[in-house]
Amino acid sequence: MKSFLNVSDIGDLGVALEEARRIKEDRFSHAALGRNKTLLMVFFNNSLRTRLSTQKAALNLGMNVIVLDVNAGAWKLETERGVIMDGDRSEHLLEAIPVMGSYCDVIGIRSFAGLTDRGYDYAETVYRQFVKYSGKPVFAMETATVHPLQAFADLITIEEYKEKPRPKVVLTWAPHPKALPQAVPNSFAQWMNAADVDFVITHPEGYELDPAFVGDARVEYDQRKAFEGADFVYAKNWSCPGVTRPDDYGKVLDDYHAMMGWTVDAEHISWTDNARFMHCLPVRRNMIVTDEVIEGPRSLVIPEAANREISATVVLKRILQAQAGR
Ligand code: AN0
Ligand code: CP
Repeated sequence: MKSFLNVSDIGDLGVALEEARRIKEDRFSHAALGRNKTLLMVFFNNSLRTRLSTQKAALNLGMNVIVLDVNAGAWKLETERGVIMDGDRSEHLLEAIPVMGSYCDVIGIRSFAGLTDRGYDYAETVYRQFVKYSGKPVFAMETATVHPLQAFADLITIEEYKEKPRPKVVLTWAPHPKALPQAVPNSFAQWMNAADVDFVITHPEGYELDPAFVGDARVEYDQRKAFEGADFVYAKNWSCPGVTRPDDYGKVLDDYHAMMGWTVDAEHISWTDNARFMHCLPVRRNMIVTDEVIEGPRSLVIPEAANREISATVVLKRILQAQAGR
């Protein structure tokens, strides 16, 4: 594996889930694989889980780790080619990337969508430049349009907690005061479509996700109908993806006060089949989900976050094995 962006990069999901199960039983089972190999994690945006879980995964595999917070101490980076660099950006990504690549064996990138230029974001411009110019395998730690380490951890969690062979999984939009990327719902949809689950997406009109990620999933605008019989409710806010409303790409469409009926509370859960609650975190309580539901016995947010270490260990293991020609 030289790049990890989409579900197709991991191959057969059954095999990947079995590998995850074995890693969880003994997370140090490949502790010699990463000896004298260095992971560089590059953050253009904040992180708690990704930062810690990916670093822990690398340590599980015996790797060394370097972390670069681009906005805390590095030179400000220009990302677009052809500009006259007379502003506050001292260095271009086109030099910075091969330099970074020269100090490490594997690179993880966190680079959120700018949410202003849909074409730039959906082309995965920053990530693809790392793939092209670093000379090293690259994986997404949430890029402009995807967050595959999260979706893989979510799938592992569903596999662990499902009580029927083919559970109903509902991805629901929920209100938030600020514009957020579509990466988490995009990847969740892509991975759920590839998994053996009954998958439904619900959101207010205008928040239609990109068809490349929605695939054959059922979209139900009535949140109550979508929740009926659900075994897992996965809540997330996202800004306008610009599919049905191109001019509103990256915007919050309505004042959140008017959208609080979408907040997942105990009544919402009463419409389901005693559903488990999921969210990738960080979550704004009593916007996305009430205290009662997130603290309740059916909430999976903590085991879900813990599984980020497992998904990252599997992905780094695959990258190292490919590098070693195994
Ligand atoms: C980010 C997002 O919604 O994409 C990261 C989630 C893992 N969330 C925030 O910026 C609050
Ligand atoms: N879920 C997730 O990726 O969290 P962080 O943004 O804290 O890394």
